Amino acid sequence: MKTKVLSLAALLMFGVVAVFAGNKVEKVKVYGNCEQCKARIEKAAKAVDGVATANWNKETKMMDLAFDDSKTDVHKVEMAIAKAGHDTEMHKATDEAYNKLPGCCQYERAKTDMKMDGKKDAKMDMKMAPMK
Ligand SMILES: [Cu+2]
Repeated sequence: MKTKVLSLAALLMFGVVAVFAGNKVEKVKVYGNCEQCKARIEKAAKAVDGVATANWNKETKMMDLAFDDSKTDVHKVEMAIAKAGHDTEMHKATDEAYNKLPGCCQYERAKTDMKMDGKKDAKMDMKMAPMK
């Protein structure tokens, strides 16, 4: 009887270790508006190999992410989300991906891009940066 209890305890502990082994939990900011965004963001994140859970909160714009860090990392997940049209802190969606979002999902973006003749201003940004 005692051995049974012990082996059960060992089994439980093993299970707990297996769940947490190689797993990392992160909070990442993802820009979006609504439930539809939530579904899109989470789907994009979960499609990345190694992601266990992705849960985005539309009020806080924060996503709880759990993943196997031997398989993937936050950058890969953020890139996948950006590809779906949603900006993250480190990876921005392209205008093209953003413009494909339904109108209700076109979240307010930080106005980083002043447009000149419809061209992106990566070069201009560099020129405007103060010289040190
Ligand atoms: Cu939306």
